Amino acid sequence: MKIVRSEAHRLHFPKGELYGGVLVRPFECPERWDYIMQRLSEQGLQQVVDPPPLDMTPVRKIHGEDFLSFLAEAWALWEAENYAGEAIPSVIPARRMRQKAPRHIDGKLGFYCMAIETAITSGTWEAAQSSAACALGAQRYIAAGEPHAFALCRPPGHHAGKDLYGGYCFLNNAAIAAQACLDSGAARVALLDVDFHHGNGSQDIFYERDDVYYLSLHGQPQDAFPHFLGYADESGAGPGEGFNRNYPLAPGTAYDVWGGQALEDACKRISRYAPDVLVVSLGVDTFEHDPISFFKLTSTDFSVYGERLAKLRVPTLFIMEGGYAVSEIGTNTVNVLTGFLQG
Ligand code: Q9C
Ligand code: ZN
Repeated sequence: MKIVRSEAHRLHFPKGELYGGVLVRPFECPERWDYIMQRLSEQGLQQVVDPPPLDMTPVRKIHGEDFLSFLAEAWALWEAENYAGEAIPSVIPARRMRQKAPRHIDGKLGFYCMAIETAITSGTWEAAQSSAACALGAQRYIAAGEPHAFALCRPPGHHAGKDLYGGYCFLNNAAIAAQACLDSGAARVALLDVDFHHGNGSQDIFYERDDVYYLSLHGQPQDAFPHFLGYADESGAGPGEGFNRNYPLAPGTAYDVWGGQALEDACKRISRYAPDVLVVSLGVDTFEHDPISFFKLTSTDFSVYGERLAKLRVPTLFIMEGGYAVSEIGTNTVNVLTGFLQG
């Protein structure tokens, strides 16, 4: 299995994440990448390559031009204010306020942000671009006929919408890769999101489209981030009606329900859709010991569902998303991949 990864991820490492009212060391940290790389190597997955330069064509089909300009200039605008800390919004365009991007960076941050734990720093934009480049680099192997590939993306992507960042995400790597699949000849793409969190960005991007079928298993919005999307009655709209499927699950959910019921149902729907490519938003924050999540998957369960995904017999592109039990993130992520290779 080809593994596409970039050292440039290290350029994004904020000092602070607003959590419980204090700035803590971010859960989404560079060592996550190191642990995954180490485990890949231990398990003999050693076809590691750098991504090609980022092709902005699929990126522009997923994100708005104004949003991309904002990401590119946000840090410079923030620095120009001589603020002491990292770029975090302080005001948001709440209900009944005008939805217009202002000139001032304080206003722009609030306008484009969906969750304020995510700070922007000097290297954020470059790291976000390298992460999308990894997704597109891995997609090229699928387009060239390989049966699987893994993009070790960092920062993650599935909370990033057309014109929204947050939830540790800036560019929606999985959505960009799905778009590239279509652009390179696929007619139908299934995007299966197994991260603990609902991929609000991915759902929103494809909600009115029938060429990407988004399915997500996640903590129910009543109890889990991002709280404002991911209910079971969100089934798509217009031409996309029937091409969005959510499996919101309760606190304490273990593999019997997560894998035995929800994933099984999702796999049956994917089979019926008969996609040309399966993109997997692979977050391992479903793990029983994840510090910010509430599912109860064991390390073995990750192997079991990797094997189940292989049984779909569809070219499969794995895109790294979340997972914050850092010392076990390598084992859990690589278990999915080795399970898949054995399936
Ligand atoms: N009390 C990803 O997994 N904070 N993003 C949640 C819970 C934000 C997760 C706080 C979590 C973002 C890609
Ligand atoms: Zn997550």
